[in-house]
Amino acid sequence: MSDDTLFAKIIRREIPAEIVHEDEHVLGFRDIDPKAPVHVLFVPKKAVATLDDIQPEDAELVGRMVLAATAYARAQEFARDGYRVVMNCREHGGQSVYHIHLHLLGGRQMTWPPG
Ligand code: IU
Repeated sequence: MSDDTLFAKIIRREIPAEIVHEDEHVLGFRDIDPKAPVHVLFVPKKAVATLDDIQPEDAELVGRMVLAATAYARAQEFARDGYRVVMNCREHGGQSVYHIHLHLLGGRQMTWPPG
């Protein structure tokens, strides 16, 4: 599958990003328009457009995204009192980049319900 999303270009280093995590399967980089003092996006290197496109064989990959985010958070002071992870799905979910990503938000009190 060809993947010309912004995040694919970041993964291929075609456009710059402030990368905070990289392993064989997952890249983590700072959101360009942060919604909290800490806002990092964790994306699979494999192109998967939306949560609805995740297949059973992607289960380990999705787990790796969560583990990358939580390991990053636990290592940092900002997450001492907690943090939030969010994945948006398609139009009503507020998804704007069609390459799945997990938002890690922290450094302030979050509110509920989200907008
Ligand atoms: P969403 O869940 O698809 O709405 O999240 C996409 C995120 O990608 C959003 O928080 C944007 O601020 C972020 N982003 C980015 O980090 N760099 C960019 O060049 C663009 C969007 I365009």
